[in-house]
Amino acid sequence: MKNFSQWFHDILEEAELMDARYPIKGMSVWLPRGFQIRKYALKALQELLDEDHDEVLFPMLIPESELAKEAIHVKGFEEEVYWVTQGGKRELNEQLALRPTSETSMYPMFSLWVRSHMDLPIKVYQTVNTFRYETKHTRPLIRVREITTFNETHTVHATKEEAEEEVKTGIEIYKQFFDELAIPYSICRRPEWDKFPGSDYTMAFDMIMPDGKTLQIGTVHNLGTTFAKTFDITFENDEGEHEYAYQTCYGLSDRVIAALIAAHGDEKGLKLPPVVAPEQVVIIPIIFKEKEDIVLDFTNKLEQLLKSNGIRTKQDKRDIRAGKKYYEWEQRGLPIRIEVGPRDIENKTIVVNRRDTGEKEFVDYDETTIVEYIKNLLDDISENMRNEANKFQEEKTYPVEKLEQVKKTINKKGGIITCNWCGQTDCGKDMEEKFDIDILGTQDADVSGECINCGNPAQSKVLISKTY
Ligand code: P5A
Ligand code: ZN
Repeated sequence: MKNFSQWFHDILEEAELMDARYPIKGMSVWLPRGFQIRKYALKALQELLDEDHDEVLFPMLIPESELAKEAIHVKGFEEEVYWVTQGGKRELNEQLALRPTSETSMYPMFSLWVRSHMDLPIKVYQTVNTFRYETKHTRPLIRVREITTFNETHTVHATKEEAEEEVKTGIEIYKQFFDELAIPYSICRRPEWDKFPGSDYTMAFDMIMPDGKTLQIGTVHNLGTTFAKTFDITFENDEGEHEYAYQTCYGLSDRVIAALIAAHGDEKGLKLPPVVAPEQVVIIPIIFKEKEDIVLDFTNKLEQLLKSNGIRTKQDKRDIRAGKKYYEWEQRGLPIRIEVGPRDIENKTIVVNRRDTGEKEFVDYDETTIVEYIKNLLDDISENMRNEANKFQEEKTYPVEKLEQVKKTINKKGGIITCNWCGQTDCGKDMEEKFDIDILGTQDADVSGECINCGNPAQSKVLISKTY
């Protein structure tokens, strides 16, 4: 892929995912095909969250007085908040923020809900739109001003240990989710200067995009008791004393869909993992004049058979060249294409093409085994796509030992560099400036030796890249 930016821009239109021509910067329209992919991705995520979390829905507007309460948090977002100041022609008594995220919407309510330790834990999530007046270059799905798919989980606990445990749960859920979607990632702890405003610490997932820059695709935050103190979320413990609750929150956005598109797409277009493909199989009847009935009889039956077994199947009977159909469905990224012509029916075979490898197979047709065959093939495709994507992320992660290699490696190869680091803010910021790179964060590892930059004893491994 020569120019990823251009490719990404074009694919949204060509694969009919989004229309970016909406007349507000940073806001786009989900088209039916894009919306379906979004729907299946959310379904997979919600299944994981639903095991131990409840879905809720909070209002989109936040009173200024609540948003302003948590000083560090509001400072982090003040440049990005959209304000509602009028109702009709009347000025509002208090201006209302369009949520940039929902801590300050939810936590005043949590304060009312939590009385005793019996009310804990609270574990809720919602999927909503949020608004951030981003000043960096906006890009559909990647950096938007209306995040249309903001899935945020918020939890409240009686103990620090439990909150710590929930951070691990959040990470585990996102790992499973990304694995299911065949999206590769590296996990690290963001440096102090890049953590979520108001949090104790932030764990982040980053994916290496085809152009070598990384995209933050999800974050899990340990909020400690900072917000509980601000919003007075307290509970009475067994001794009758009031204690502040411990909180976590974690979130994903439209970026997941961007990651999905970027991780697998190629020159032919989109390549969708079966879990999110609007159609998993497309059947193309090859119709010649006299044999039309025979072919359609066969393909109609096949379509019904696959559909009734839960395989999302579409038959493309349009009266256009078969070649044009192949081209279109490849561009749209469907995992499997089946072609059936009169000759195939005589030979009792069908032609099965997989989008991931481009391989074509003549399969003996047997009504009693074809469903099983297709299901296995879909599993195979999922696994292959996951392996390919993970391989890319691994191959583009470079351990580096000498300072002069940092900039050289990133400029030449992109991706993520790992090296030893002292963990000091001054040193980290110095490196960011000197090399025009970003410190993604640290991974605990047994390190010995010196910081690559300042020579002080190394504390951990650090991940470095250019970021979106
Ligand atoms: C966690 C959920 C939060 O807002 N509050 C509730 C916490 N964290 S976050 O890191 O600020 O955002 C969560 C994820 O949202 C994505 N994201 C964006 N996606 C598209 N456009 C944007 N402008 C944008 N801003 C953030 C990131 O993937 C981030 O990890
Ligand atoms: Zn250092």
